[in-house]
Amino acid sequence: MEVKSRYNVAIVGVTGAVGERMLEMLEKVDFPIDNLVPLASKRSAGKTFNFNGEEVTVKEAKPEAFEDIDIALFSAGGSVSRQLAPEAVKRGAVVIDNTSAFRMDEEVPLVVPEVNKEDIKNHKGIIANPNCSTIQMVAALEPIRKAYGLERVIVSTYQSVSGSGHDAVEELKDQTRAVLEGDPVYSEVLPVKSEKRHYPIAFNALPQIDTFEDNHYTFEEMKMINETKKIMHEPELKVAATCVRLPFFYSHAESVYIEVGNEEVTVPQLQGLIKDAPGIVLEDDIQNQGYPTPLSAEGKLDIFVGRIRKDIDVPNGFHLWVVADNLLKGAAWNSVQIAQALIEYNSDK
Ligand code: NAP
Ligand code: 3JM
Repeated sequence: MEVKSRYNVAIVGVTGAVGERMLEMLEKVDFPIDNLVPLASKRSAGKTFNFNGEEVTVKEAKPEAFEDIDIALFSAGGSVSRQLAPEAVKRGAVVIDNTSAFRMDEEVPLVVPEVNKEDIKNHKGIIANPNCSTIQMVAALEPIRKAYGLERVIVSTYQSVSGSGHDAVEELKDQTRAVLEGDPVYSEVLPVKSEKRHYPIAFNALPQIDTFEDNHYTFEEMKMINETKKIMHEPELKVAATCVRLPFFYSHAESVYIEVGNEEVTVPQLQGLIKDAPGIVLEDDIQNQGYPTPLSAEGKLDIFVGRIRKDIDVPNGFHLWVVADNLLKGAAWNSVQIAQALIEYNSDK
């Protein structure tokens, strides 16, 4: 990528839940943009919105749209990325991809800046943004891994519906209204664009996010398992995950069990590490009912950690509660942080 004072930036999926937050984050950090190119499907072409005080018009995402683009942020699903990211790279852009399309590709760095920012330097045109649930967990665990080592991670997630996009947010509103009004439609298995067939989400808990794999884990669970090992450069780390969708709108919460590489570690030591880590906020004051919740984390860029406690039976075992806004640190904010690091490294060359 050429060194410039201002860059041409494309956003693919700009009308989506993640794309909208990307615009907010670029404005927030006053990202050095020369030309912003907002892209989505043909359905949205011609829609206008305000960016940095100017009206911009959405265009259809096609290969030609990437001429002269320096940085392309993708969040329009895996098939769009698989089809168009190579076209963007061919035309000289660096792609920061929010989908699972390239994450496990050996040539593609998978980056959470608080953990492995330097991996960005090895990119060959595509840098992947991890899954939302992976990002908040690895960032919270990295200071502990660095200090004491990590032997095992077992996570159960409590994920909001916005992780499935705008349609899923509307679906939860509609179903909630329908249930409260006694509409019988509620008991059906409803088709939704993002997940082909699923049970009702209102007043429910679904132990399935994405499709089932041959090993009986879901793809979302396997993303957490494989991505964690790759980001931390710990291929032998033992990781297991259960991912659950719940009926609230924003932020994901996680109950994380870890075994550290030292039996003498104490809760205050772990609290101290979390407190000092960039981008992580310790909210662990049970005397005053202090712990994070999805509502308290909504709209924030940080990752919040509370309820740190020692396992009753396992001397090197600990439990943590980790919460972050899935659309911000889990997606748009992490991508913009990667873009910032990319231009920082680019100008150092
Ligand atoms: P969403 O609200 O459903 O938005 C989907 C976006 O993709 C819309 O802008 C849509 O444009 C666009 N799109 C759909 N088909 C397209 C096509 N053929 N060509 C160009 N654009 C197309 O979903 P979202 O929550 O923003 O998520 C989008 C994607 O980001 C997900 O599929 C996922 O891969 C990724 N994601 C990543 C994370 C993460 O943690 N890293 C989190 C959430 C999502 P229209 O408005 O024109 O339909
Ligand atoms: C979050 O391609 C698709 O249908 C998108 C599925 C999806 C993903 C994914 O696999 O890219 C929806 C929501 C993610 C993600 O970040 O892993």
